[in-house]
Amino acid sequence: MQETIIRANPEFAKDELRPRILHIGFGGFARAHPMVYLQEGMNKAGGDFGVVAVRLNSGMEELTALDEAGHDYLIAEMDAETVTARKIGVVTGTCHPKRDGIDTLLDLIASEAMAVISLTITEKGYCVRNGHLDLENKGIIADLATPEEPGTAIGVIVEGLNRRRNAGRDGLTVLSCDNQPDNGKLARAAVLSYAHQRDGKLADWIDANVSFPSTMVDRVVPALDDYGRGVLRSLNDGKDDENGIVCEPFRQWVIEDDFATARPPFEEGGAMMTDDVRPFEMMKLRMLNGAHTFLAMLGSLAGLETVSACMEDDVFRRAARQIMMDEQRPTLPEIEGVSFEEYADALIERFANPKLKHRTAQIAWDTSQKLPQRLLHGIEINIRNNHPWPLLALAVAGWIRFVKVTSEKGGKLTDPLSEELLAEAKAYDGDQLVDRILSNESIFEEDLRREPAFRSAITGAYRYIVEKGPRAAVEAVLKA
Ligand code: CS2
Repeated sequence: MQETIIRANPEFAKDELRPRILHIGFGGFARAHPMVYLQEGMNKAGGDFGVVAVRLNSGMEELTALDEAGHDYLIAEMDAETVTARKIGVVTGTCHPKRDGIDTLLDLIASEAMAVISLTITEKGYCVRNGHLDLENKGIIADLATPEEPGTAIGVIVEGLNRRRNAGRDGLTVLSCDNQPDNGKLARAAVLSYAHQRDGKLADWIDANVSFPSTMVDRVVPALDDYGRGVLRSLNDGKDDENGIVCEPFRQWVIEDDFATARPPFEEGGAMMTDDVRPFEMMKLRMLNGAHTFLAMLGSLAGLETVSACMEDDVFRRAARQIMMDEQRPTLPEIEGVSFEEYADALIERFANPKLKHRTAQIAWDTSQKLPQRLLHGIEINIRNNHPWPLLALAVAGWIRFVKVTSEKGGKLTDPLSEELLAEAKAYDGDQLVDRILSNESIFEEDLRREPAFRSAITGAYRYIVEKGPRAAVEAVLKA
């Protein structure tokens, strides 16, 4: 490697940490984002916030490997010039209900020192539909039938809190770190309505004793591939690290300052505490994630495998900036001290990072769950303001095309709605297919479904992609 290598290590005594944070969904993003803030914060300000790393479904082997490695792992923060190899030492234990039994997990939530349950469970992990707990969700139905043996994150949190209340303990903080607007409110709505289904008194206790701050999280952390594994091995004396991860140097975390009990030193680790996360969330979800989803759809249809490859193509690079500044920016409120021009420039530079193999196919996962916050909210505002949105239309139409092409190839989507979407794509074509998909009530809110300007723009964009091909369709709407 030609780059400058910087080493960064924990600077606190690990044996003084206690299990005070339970992190559900300990995948790549968790390892490279909240854990880094915690480590940097404890390096500066001390604290005894040890983390129990939890997975509920896949990932048991990684947790066992983490145990075997003394709970430390390596992350490599990379750009063209520099690699920062950070050894992360905040984890003190792991738990997987299938390996350790569900009671172990629930009792951890009820344990006295526990202060925060943090979450990276992806959009679908909240089991909500149009902002409300989805009572038809299979996991929720199963959990409500046997609430003491929950399988979903929501069921686990509520039963853990139930035990906490029965043990006469204080409340705690549930900290959502997923890419959704008002993620704290969403987590709260899911937890409270599930608790209500069980027992009104339990719901009241949670309401009074548990806080759900919203957060905006940002760091590009691609799924680990062979290239990344090789990088980590070279930084780790030739040894594999099952929990190692490669990511970009940039990181940002804006947290609503609403902690029910002790607050870990995230602020000292670089997080911004605020009363109102919403403007930051909307900016990030629409400009960064919206552009990502656009590139994931049109870029993969055009045969571009990574975000950095898209940035090497002038058409896609200009389109990414145009969707950010011309179509999403006008839908966003001002933020004091933030220049949207500079934000967009920085995003394009981050997207171009040649060391990140961030696959368009990975960003395409779960797109049905991502459309509202990334594309549809901006579209609604543009329609209301009579402001043009040709690239947002291509992004939504590109997704429908992506579903169609996947069905034609006999493939599967990584998406909770895969079956129903592929069935539509198999049975219908062209305008009819667009019409069917845009009628899906769990993705599109009623106002949008009934909006003629929406339907005609997406139908037109879909035809355009089919007739011209994805790249030419994008090029045709670029400004000079
Ligand atoms: C991406 C995000 O996979 C995706 O959907 O858009 O994971 C993105 O990389 C992060 O939100 C960046 O903070």
